[in-house]
Amino acid sequence: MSIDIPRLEPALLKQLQGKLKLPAYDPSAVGIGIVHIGPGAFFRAHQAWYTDLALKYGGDWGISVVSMRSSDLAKALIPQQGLYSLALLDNETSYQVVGSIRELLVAAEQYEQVLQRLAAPTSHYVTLTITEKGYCLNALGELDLSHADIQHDLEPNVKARSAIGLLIQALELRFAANVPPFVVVSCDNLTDNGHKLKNALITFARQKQPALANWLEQQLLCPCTMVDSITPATDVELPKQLASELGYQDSWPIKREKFCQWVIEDILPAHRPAWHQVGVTYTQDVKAFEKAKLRLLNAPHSALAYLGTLFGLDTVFDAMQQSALRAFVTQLAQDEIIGSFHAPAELDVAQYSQDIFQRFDNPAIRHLLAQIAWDGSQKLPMRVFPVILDNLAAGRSIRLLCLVVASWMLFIRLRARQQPDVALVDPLAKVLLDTAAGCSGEAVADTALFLALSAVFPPALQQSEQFQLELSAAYQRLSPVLTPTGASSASFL
Ligand code: CS2
Repeated sequence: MSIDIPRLEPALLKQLQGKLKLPAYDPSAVGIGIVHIGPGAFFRAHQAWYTDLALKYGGDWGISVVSMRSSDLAKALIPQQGLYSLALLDNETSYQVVGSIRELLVAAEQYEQVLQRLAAPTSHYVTLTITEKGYCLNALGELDLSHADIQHDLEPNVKARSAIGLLIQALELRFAANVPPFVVVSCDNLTDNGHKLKNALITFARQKQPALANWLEQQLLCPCTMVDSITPATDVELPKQLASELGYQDSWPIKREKFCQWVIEDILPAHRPAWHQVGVTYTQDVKAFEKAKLRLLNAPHSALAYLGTLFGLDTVFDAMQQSALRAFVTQLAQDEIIGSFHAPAELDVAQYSQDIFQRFDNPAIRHLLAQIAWDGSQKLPMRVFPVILDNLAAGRSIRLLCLVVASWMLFIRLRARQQPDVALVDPLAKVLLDTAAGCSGEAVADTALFLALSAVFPPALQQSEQFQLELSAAYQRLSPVLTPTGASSASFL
């Protein structure tokens, strides 16, 4: 990129006035009140954006972002003093500068500084986007005490590797100094995310110091949340577009769809960012919103990711243009998902589902199926298995849901074949590839091999005869996709 083009930084904001939306406050004058762990694209597109808007209404709610290991983001944004651009992809793309990130730390390199930041009485909130696997839970949704990172973090005087271990060390410092705990807000796609997080923290604390665990039981607030905005990974085109359209360099801009939603359980203390002024919804019943979103957005997303990949497609948009796949996810939502949960009173679920499919149909968004296919062993237990369990209990059909699970199993076998050309991205990659290596193509035997994975399937599914039968039937039906001629046709659906 030409060096004539100025870099995004506070001194440039004046020159950019009138060209794009800028922070409505002076970012350098804002103190830090929030620590965020796991600053991926979604955090920058979502929570950092809401907080940026809320800062217009005042308060020291700047964000200190903490990466556990990677220093890439710090390297990109420190020279820009935390500023970055967000592109909103709609019929026309609009841009804005987000100023809420006020500090960037890397735990692996600045451990003490991170702990001090978390322990500071001025750090009132900790938000998390550490993905499903970051919580180190077992198939029952409880902290997995045998997890290597958790075992490591339970040793005395270590630099924590897990976010759970890090948070407990910081909470220990606050407990010792008589500073109330910060509120911890999970912003990941986990069912009942706040409760699972609080339980995981207390379970960890109990292993270390029962008094700390009791204090957390009484004082720690972990609201459940529902977060939603489709955020494809940044590609090389976006910085070029900014340079040519707006005339500045940004080392790491972010893009997302225009739609954005954040629903938070209404248990936050009064001292909070003005999130309610900028579109955040507070409700007692987050569970209903969470279920609606996980089941009607994330489950069809995973269905498209695995089936679409098996049929040789690249993006959600491409998959939606295939009539068989579009018909499949539509029917999946209508017949097996919509009736599986109690919708929030204010939500027209059929319309909600249609609107989601319309969002999938956005030609401006190149959302890679490979990105959604990551970490299937962690995602299916949150977005698909609970629907199957509810349907089994109520005697509703699970036929299409089983096709989704079978497509994941066949996707693993496909990746096993392609190794090492296309890696399988999943914390259980090794065990999944070993399972695939043991598959013969015979549906009942292969299904049994996968179902034996206790880290993935909860006991209630492992023990359900109906699930075993329907899953192997679905697997049988989809299996031709792995044959040389099968991959081009979605006719097995
Ligand atoms: C997706 C989600 O990658 C995935 O698994 O299903 O990231 C999805 O795009 C977001 O939850 C939308 O809010």
